[in-house]
Amino acid sequence: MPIDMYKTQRYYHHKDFRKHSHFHAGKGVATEGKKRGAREIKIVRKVLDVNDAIAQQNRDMFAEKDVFVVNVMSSPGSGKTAILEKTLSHIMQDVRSAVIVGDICTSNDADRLAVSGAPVVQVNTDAFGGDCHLAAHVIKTAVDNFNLDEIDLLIIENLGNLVCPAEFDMGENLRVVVLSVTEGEDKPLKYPLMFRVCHAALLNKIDLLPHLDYDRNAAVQNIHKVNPQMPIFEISAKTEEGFDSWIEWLMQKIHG
Ligand SMILES: Nc1nc2c(ncn2[C@@H]2O[C@H](COP(=O)(O)OP(=O)(O)OP(=O)(O)O)[C@@H](O)[C@H]2O)c(=O)[nH]1
Ligand SMILES: [Mg+2]
Repeated sequence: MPIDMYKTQRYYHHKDFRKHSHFHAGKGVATEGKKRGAREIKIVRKVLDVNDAIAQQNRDMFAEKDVFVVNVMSSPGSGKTAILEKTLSHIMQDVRSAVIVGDICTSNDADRLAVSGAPVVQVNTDAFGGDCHLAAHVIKTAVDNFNLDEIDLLIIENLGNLVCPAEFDMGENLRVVVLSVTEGEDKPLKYPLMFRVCHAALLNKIDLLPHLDYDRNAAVQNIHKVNPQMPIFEISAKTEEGFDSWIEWLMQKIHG
């Protein structure tokens, strides 16, 4: 299937207020009463309000077209693309899938994911300043490349970043965070928003455990400290260990 390279003009981004600081954690940051930084918070809220409005339009469009949308997020290199390559190979026969993948540069991930046969759109954010996350307006435009009547599942692979993507709703039904065992057990505590907003965690690269001093119980406990009910699937995108449970859970979510 062809890969569509998609670039667009910047609509808005936190760089719009970077002269104040690199700050766009609007949700749950209720410090508007403070004198210092009050203007930044007002701008951030406006940016997120605009994003949320477009996300709702996306959500309505996806519901009308009966398309289930999954947003996959993680630090760079946790294995999002590797997991999606294997996931698509499991589900493509039963679920008509398409992918939007975001990176600052390159079409490497789109090239890898297109092998599955799914239509893939690569979003490169370098055209509009190297944004570190996808946002609702980007998805709204990128889906024009698909015929939504022919798609049951849209997977969004977000940019590698454990912070910013968590703040931008895109109208998805499901958010999944990938945490690989090489990143350390404490990441859910250090980056709690991501684990708070996601519906499931994939603990990836467990094939490497024999080579690491990694406490998987501590990792699970830390995730549950932030999000007590969160399902956690321990998987390896290399060996496909744990994939049966992950795929079964995903299919249940897709079919409601
Ligand atoms: N051993 C092992 N390696 C893995 C596994 N999953 C991914 N990798 C490797 O980890 C590296 C990064 O994987 P990617 O799938 O590119 O990670 P990503 O999260 O998509 O990266 P970005 O899109 O750049 O953020 C690659 O070399 C993969 O082969 C796994 O389960 N086990
Ligand atoms: Mg990737």
